[in-house]
Amino acid sequence: MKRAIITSALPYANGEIHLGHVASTYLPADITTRFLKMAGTEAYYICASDDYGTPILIQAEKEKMTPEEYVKIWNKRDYEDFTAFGIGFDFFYRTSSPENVVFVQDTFKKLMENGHIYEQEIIQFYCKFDKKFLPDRYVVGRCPYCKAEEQYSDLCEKCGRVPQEIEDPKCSICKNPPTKEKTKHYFFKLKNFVNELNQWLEADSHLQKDVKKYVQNWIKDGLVDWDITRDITWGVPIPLEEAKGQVFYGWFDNHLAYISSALKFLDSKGINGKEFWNSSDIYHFIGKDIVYHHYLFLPAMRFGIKKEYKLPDYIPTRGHLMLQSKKISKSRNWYIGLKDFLQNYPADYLRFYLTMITPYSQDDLNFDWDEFAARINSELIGNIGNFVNRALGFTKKSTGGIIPSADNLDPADLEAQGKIKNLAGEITPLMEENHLDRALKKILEFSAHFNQYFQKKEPWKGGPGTNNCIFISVNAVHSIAVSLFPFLPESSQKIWSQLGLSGKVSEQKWSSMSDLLVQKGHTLGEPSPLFKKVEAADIQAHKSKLGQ
Ligand code: B3M
Ligand code: ZN
Repeated sequence: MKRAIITSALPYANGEIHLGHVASTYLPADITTRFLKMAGTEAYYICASDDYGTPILIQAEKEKMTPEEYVKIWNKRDYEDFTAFGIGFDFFYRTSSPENVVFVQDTFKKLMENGHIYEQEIIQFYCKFDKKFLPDRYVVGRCPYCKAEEQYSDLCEKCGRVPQEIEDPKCSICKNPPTKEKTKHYFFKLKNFVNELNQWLEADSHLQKDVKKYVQNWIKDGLVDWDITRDITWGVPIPLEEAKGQVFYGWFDNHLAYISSALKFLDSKGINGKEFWNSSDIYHFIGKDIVYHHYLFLPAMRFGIKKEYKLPDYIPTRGHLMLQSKKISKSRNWYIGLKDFLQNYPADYLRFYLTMITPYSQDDLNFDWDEFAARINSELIGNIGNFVNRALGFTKKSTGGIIPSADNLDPADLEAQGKIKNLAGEITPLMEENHLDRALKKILEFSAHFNQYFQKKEPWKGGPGTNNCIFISVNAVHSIAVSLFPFLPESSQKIWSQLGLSGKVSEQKWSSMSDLLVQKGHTLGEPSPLFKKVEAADIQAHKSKLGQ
């Protein structure tokens, strides 16, 4: 049996999940996992909250909580929101788990033994009032490039650059100017891995070509060794006597939680985790803003421990979601929370729309309320919902829901039957190659064909081809239920029940979408409309809420 481990970028445990997070990462990973499972792969979707880092520590301090208490709240809330959206993690853990702490420390020791770590004294901002070093977001000041005020020392949000040294620095806690103090830091020798990284990128693989190209350019421009130390209290402690009070930088430990969480989960199932990992296809789904970390740091660290855990086979990378054509920003309140959205519309509406607009590329996407309404109403409801309801509703009315036999197929029947038989062959390669949007569009084409077929056959007139039309149409509904499952799990299961079939769609074989499995004599369940139209007045209200 084929094996796979699927991960998606770990959400920081410091704020609610919004539409921007799910479009590029969690939804495509979930669809892929559901597909792989149906297609007979032993696949597990593993994720975790990303608990460490200065922003989280600062936020916890502001809210007068310990960081442990603070991340616990978000870990739970994130998991609930994802679940409501139909994201079916097999395991959702946390980077602050005891297993990850040990795993990170062990990895560090191995890297050290293998000669990939060195120490260096550096100068850091220090606050003598708060008595602490001030890395990253602990210092605010003026960006040396664009002169924007109130920017963090590790990133200017105005111009997007990383300041070499921020001007007019202030401690972000007490607003006093910091001093500079010496501290000893550990560095990871990223430069040691130029050859291995280049070979890995040059090899024929499933990695996206355009992403590989610009990572190769970064390597050409020269890699810099990586400071993996932070002088703060919240993080994985550096396991050395002389590094007391120092922790690892969050990007050193977070991606290791892909592995440590998978091991924990597999272990609980009595599976040898390392063996499973190394014989699986490994997928890390990410957004394009963290390409650097996933195409350089992550593989270099796995090379650094001699590939004890294999490198990813796929790093599906997608673009950013914009909202009404403007960049999403939580601080400027320009975003839609996932939980909020799901209070207004079913998860499947959002899964449908986001999949339709999200290609397998780094192009940016745009959430547009009017387009959302138009696509749900005309494509999901007008096409798929309409066909399913028409075919099942008509059968119920005309035969009491009992499937008649088919014989003497005419050319239109034969063509329609051929569409069913070809469906799996058309969609499967697209799913395997990560073109989830194109696969969903194929299902829409399939459904559109059957809407026309049904219309042309005019079964309501009771002519000689009526039984054939019913038999083939109901089987097409079955194909839709199976093929739609990874995308719209809830609706697909509803169709399944309306077909009067037992068990769950998730338990069906992926290829069964191309079998005419609903046989004569079978009795349908109760057909009823699958979807409710999106109302223009509501859309206007959502836009007004954004100030539009
Ligand atoms: N926590 C979130 C981000 O930068 C970050 C991802 C970690 S993946 C190992 O999108
Ligand atoms: Zn201070």
